[in-house]
Amino acid sequence: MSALDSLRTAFHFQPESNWMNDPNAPLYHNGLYHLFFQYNPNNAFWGLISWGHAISSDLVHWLYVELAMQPDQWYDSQGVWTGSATFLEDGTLAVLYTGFTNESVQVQNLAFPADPYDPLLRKWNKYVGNPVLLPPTEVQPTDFRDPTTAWLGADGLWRMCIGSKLEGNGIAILYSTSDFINWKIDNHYLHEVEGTGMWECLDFYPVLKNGSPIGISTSRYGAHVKHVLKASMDDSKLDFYVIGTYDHQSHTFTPDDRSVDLGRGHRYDYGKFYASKSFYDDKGERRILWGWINESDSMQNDIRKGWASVQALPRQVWFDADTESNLIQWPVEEVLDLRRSKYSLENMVLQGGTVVEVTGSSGSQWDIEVTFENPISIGNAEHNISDINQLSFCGEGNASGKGLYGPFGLLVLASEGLEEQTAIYFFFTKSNGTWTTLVCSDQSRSSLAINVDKTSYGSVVPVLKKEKLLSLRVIVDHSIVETFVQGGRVCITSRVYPTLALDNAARLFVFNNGTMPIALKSLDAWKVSKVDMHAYATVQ
Ligand code: DQQ
Repeated sequence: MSALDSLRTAFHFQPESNWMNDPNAPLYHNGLYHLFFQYNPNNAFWGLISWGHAISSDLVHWLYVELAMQPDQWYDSQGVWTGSATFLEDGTLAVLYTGFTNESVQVQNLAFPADPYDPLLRKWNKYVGNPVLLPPTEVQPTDFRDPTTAWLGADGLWRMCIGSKLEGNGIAILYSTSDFINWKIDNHYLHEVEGTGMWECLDFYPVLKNGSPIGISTSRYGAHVKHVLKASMDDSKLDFYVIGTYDHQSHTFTPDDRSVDLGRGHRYDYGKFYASKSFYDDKGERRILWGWINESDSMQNDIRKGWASVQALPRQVWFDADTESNLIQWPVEEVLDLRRSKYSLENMVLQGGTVVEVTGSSGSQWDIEVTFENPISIGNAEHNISDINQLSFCGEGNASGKGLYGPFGLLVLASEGLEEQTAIYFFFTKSNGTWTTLVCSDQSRSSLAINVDKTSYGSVVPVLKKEKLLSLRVIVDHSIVETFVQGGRVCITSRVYPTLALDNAARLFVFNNGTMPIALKSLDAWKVSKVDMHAYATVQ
């Protein structure tokens, strides 16, 4: 077994081999979750894309079924691209997706399950009248893609939007229909933000204003909801969202705070996370978000491995009524069933310059929850709740830097001698008497390999005055590290490629490089079991 084999994830969704990108049309139907995905069945790099398909009863254990759609028609002969699912009022499941035509035009197509009574939804029929939408004349034919799930208005019309760009501005083109076949462009865009470039993979959905984690279907509206608009920014390959109000009479969307408009403020994840898509799970009464996590390694290594990219763990998503400004994301509860033996630390004071190994922590599959006393709430300084996206502080190598409070946190996928380590840590900065809490994921020492992107990521963490603890949940799976900060208020996902800290040679440490002591309240680290993912045919 080569070191590259050890990088394959054990419990994140990925196909058996080859290239995957965007999650498509995730849905729950007749007792099963379905995940479709952009898939190149022939190579470990992006190319002629089909729709891969997998099914699960719990969002964690997956069976691969045959390709749902392949590029076999003039209107999708260069790729069956991203799309979304909508359940119509009579229960019909309709999928709208982008086809890249034989003449390199992006058009929208419809597809339906060939047998709606097949619980596995294995065969799909493309609608005979495809394409149902051509690009409007004002946009480029290659800037018109990724229809959203549709929502039903009080006027009985279905609406959905498609991402595009006009004169450098990102736009969400709004359409309506009564029959899902004949679509009419609206006289206004759902949203537009200057200078943000092409918007891909739009998502638009309601969340409950009261901060309840209960999710609601895409067609719900009213005074008790806020709406989230997400765009994947083609230029930066980052997923941004904005929260606002959707007026269901005029079908307009108004952001709550234009200073954090789409592309300028909140991101789902401050690391690697793109082309995400949510769906309403009526079994669990929750909204679930899938996101594509690309590799940071070279294409040559992807080809050597024979696979490229994974999906982030599915996350439940809801409105953060405490900050009233952002979303909360948290791994679906089914992930807890994968937890095995537990290793703990509690009530420890980490003096400045301390690195402590969690005894027995060898392995590269972990679900770790750690809390620290918030040093600033003890020192009663003001807390600044802001939203800065890019933080120069989290740049290369700063986990080894020194501040008054921090860096302090975890070293994961660390080799015994710490030659390799990925540091996830808090750090406090003070400006004009106000403290700001930062969280960083420092990949600069994650691997001795060269030709690997080791960019570090970070974000400001909104911490409320009443919050006496700072928390991290860090999920480690061979070559992916997913971090959920302060209960999911901020997320950071990174890909890492250790050469020494592989499998049982990987260790877990807590550390404090700051000057002031930091109180660790608790640490619980569970080993996570491997999930076998099989082709459906092999287990019949
Ligand atoms: N991926 C798809 C497009 C989408 C892009 C093609 C985003 O539909 O815009 O594979 O990653």
